[in-house]
Amino acid sequence: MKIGIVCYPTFGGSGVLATELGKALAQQGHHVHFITYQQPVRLNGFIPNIYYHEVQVPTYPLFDYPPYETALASTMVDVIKNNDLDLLHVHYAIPHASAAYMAKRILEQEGKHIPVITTLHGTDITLVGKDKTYAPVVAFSINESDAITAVSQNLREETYRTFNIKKEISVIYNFVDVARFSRKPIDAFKKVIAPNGERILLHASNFRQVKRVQDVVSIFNEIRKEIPAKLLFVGDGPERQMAEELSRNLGTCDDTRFVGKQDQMEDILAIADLFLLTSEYESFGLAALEAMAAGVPVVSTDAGGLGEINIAGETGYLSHVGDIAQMTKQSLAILKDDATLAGFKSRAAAHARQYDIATIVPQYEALYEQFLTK
Ligand code: GMT
Repeated sequence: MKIGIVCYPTFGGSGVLATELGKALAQQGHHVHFITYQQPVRLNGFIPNIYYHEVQVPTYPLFDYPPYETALASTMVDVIKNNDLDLLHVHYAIPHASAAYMAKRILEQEGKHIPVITTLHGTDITLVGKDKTYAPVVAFSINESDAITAVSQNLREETYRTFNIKKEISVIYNFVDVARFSRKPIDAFKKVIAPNGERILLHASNFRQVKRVQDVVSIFNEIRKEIPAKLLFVGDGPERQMAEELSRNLGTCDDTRFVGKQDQMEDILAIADLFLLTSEYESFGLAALEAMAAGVPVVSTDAGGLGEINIAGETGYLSHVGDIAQMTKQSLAILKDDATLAGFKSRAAAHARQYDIATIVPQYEALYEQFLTK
């Protein structure tokens, strides 16, 4: 198949998922064309069958806001026509689904039919999408997609609750390359972070408000009162400075490292003992799944779809949003002794295997096939 993939190229979960999907499809022999405004972060190295088309948005003194969606739709038309693509798979509804609708209509007039598959990822529905500035366009373009998928049951239900969607939304869960995340810890790295064998806690995100990173700092502050521990923050974003300030005020700064955006998550996760995800909402929590695949238990909130992947008492624990005391208690229960921690680690790794790339990617291929026969 010749597949066009449209996504955000940044460190966000939807872009990561879309890029890993494209790479996996290319490995299966499909030709995959990425259409984005920048090279996706996980699209590194040369991969045969992968093509990258950059969306150029010319500026003009008249434009306070360069019309990205128009440039994207025009690039879609160009790439689909010149490479004779079979379908377009867009990740994150805004503005990808509406640009795809426009491209589809333009191509129809030229006698080319292009099926559009839209995968909903989370904030495109629950936060940004439902803002009334965008909502009518989001609902319309989702309804106009040939197929709609959501990354969790929770997101599927949220979408039906939020918009008047007349079509079936199927759930295809996010995936992880288990083999890639099953790394042995690099001892020298572990020694640098935790020289005295302290437990290593980890949080990775884009530091948006929805992640409640201040809760991570507060939980760590409480844990440190009970056991020797270190905290690693991976990623960057608007709330990072606030998290740093709170660490300084609470006096946890010396035991906390902000390591910024990182490509090699598997090496970092390999040295971690616990992943903290304190989000107000998470449609799925791909970062938590990657942690589990690396054998790292997860203490998370019970928001959104997190309960679908984090199994209480098995892979970690869940609690209500903002319940610092409960999350501290749960973390300490996991970290209390080596045997308990080892149990959680191996159950987390075993659970993640259900979401292995080899299981989930064929579900997308099967969905694509339905449109090729029409
Ligand atoms: O979490 C973010 O802010 C990034 C966002 C994105 O679209 O890149 O992540 C969403 O999609 C991920 C991949 O499907 C999910 O794992 C995240 O749970 C989801 N984030 C939210 O729902 C807040």
